[in-house]
Amino acid sequence: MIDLRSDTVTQPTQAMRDAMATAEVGDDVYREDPTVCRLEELGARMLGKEAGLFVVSGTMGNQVAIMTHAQRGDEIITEAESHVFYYEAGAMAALSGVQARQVPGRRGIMEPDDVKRAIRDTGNVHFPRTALIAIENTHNRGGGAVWPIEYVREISAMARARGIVVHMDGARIFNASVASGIAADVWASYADSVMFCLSKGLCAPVGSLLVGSVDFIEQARRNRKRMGGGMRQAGIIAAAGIVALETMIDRLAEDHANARLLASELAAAGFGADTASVETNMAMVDVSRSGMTAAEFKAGARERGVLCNDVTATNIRLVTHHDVTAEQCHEAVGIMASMLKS
Ligand code: TLP
Repeated sequence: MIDLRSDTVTQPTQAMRDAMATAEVGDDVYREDPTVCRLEELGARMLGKEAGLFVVSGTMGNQVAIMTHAQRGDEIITEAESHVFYYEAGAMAALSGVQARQVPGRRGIMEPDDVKRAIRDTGNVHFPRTALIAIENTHNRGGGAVWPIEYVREISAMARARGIVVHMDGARIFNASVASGIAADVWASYADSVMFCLSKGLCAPVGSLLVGSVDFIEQARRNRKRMGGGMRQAGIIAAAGIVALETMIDRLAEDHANARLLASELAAAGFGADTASVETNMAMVDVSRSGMTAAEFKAGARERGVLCNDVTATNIRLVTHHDVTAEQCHEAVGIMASMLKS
């Protein structure tokens, strides 16, 4: 099987397995796990923040952030297809009692003027309080799009002027950083908190980090506990996260090159794919020419040895990662092209 469903499917590397086997551990709820502490310090330093918190998943990191920044009844401005709104099982409503103000974006990128219009007037008693603006970088349903840094800067300045917090869902912040040449701590400087994943393109088996100020992380630690996310000898998995941050970032460029390769070869084969829109490790491909819906195409591709996800009625998502080579990408294109002809 050539697995292009997600970068979440990546296996831990041998270096990670070795680090896990020998990790020094303790009870992290007592803050006694030296490996977790090391990972949290490393992650915070790399993002230019004071403190970090190791969480089970990206979803937990985003939702702990929302719970910590917002009060019940508050409103969160978020792009209409953002992960926090679209893919987290209604968690912001269910767990934090907040509502999403959805701003439609282009490939997940919100126009600063649209965000400005969505901010509530604090003087009007009918309105909820706008507590937070969420920015997803890179944007998943936007096809791995990287935000223009000027937009992030503008939204951040607008938010700060009004006492609104900015949270960055940076599940793939290092993909954004490698693609743009803008360091992760520069992206992070425009946000009050950032969540980023160790378990996607960086290949760690489990875990994400939430970073921000010391005060924020102290409160977030309590909310993580509230959600059942207080782990014990978590250094076993944190050890892999350290290897991920220390050794797996630069190679993301290979994944980006493979995603471009997929898009250009699929376009040449007659699919609706656009190389110019491939900025990182994802290619969104319109499979209408096959005469199948995206769900049918996905099922047919699986039978032929290629795994992908359908993201709309017409589009599939292909995600490149450490465990697929350029040769396998060529092979996958051949298999998918054969589905156009048959
Ligand atoms: N994304 C997954 C699925 O949940 C869709 C994927 O396969 O891409 N933020 C962003 C931008 C994400 O893409 C994801 C995962 C998360 C948060 C959540 O991370 P996890 O899966 O660790 O909860």
